[in-house]
Amino acid sequence: MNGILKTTALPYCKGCGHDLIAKKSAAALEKLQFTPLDVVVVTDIGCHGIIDKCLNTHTVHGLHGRSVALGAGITFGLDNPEKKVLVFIGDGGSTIGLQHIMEAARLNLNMTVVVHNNMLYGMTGGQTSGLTPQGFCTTTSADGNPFSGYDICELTSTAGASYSARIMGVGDITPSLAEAFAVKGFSLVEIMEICPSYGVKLNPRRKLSEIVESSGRKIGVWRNEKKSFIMQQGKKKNDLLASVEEVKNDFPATLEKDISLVISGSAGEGVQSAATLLARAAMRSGCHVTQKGSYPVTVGVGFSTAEVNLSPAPINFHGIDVPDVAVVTSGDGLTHSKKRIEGMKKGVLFIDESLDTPETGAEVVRHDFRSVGARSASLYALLFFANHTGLIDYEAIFRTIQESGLKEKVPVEKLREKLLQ
Ligand SMILES: Cc1ncc(C[n+]2csc(CCOP(=O)(O)OP(=O)(O)O)c2C)c(N)n1
Ligand code: SF4
Repeated sequence: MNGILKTTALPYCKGCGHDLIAKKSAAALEKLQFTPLDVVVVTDIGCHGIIDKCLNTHTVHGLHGRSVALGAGITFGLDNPEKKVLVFIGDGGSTIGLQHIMEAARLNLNMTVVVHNNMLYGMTGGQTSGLTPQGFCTTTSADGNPFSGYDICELTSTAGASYSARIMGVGDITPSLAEAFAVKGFSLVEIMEICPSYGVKLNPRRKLSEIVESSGRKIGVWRNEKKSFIMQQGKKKNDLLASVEEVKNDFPATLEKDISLVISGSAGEGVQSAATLLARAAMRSGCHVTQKGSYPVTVGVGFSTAEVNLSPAPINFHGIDVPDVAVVTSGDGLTHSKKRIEGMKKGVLFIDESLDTPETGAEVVRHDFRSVGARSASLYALLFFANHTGLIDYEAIFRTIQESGLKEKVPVEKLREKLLQ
């Protein structure tokens, strides 16, 4: 499917209101003619958040209650009213991150927050949240919630949101969602629903409409005539990309298909910079490239792993689960990447000959990468990979070293000699 949703088989319990919200949100976005890549959906922890893998849009999954803070950051960074930042959050997350919601409403940021208010914490077994109505039974308020919940629509409207609405999560809610999504400024839709797995069981014979009505919460829309923050006060920042030097495409294209590569070694041994040199060399050979680094917070010890995707076409997803190529230059690196290497059913593993070869379905190439010195082992291993596979011209890596100011730090002649032995 090329629409907003990848599938209509969503991962919720039967009858969960989240299913309706996801499907109708997709329909509302499509009605407003947003394409998947125009949309950033930010979710957080909770049942509502497991939607990410079903979406063709950009997705960001944050800590519980933090999706609005993340959405706010994305809104500031994007500064583009043609794109849609859509935040999904539960009533639990809204409680935990209430201040984030209030700030985004106060600044009237150009984004929409969809509050999935099933009146309890669904994913953890049905506990009371700050939005649970008085009298509603949950696993932590067996006799009914003794407190009245926050009225999130009143709160956000008072804070300054352009638009707040409370709707019932039944029937075709597409028009209500589209109305909220079309707002320029902050909009919030609180959708009242009931969780079949906990809410229905703990509140037998109670109907959703009666629960909402008796809670004193109004179904309706709250509006403020106000411009969004971006349009009113946002100052055009210098484009961060303006100072980024463009990589020239001065080597012939050699790569015909996508390659995912993981290189693992030890902190302080130049793993990340070797991966960057490979990435830049690939770019000058016409490739699209992503690079991601992982290392412990104590950056000077332990493993250092870089993930590099190389492709002749634009790359929309930079994650790597099982790589096509693994390169391991030290024991730390092997410990960190062992599971992934064991999961390789094909591809190639380049591993330093001082290390034990793990069980793997990949072709194994053992070589003495560390013979050039620990600090150059990763770079040598990537040059070796380029030479061995022919996927990237190793001369592009040497040229990149030469032009990167690393010439003094890298034993270029020694590397070339070893490579051509
Ligand atoms: C800061 C924090 N507190 C608590 C948790 C544990 N936790 C995980 S899911 C969840 C419940 C989520 O409820 P809600 O946000 O209402 O979403 P729902 O599951 O109902 O869609 C909780 C409390 C957590 N992950 N992070
Ligand atoms: S536990 Fe409740 S909120 Fe979570 S998916 Fe099931 S019905 Fe929905």
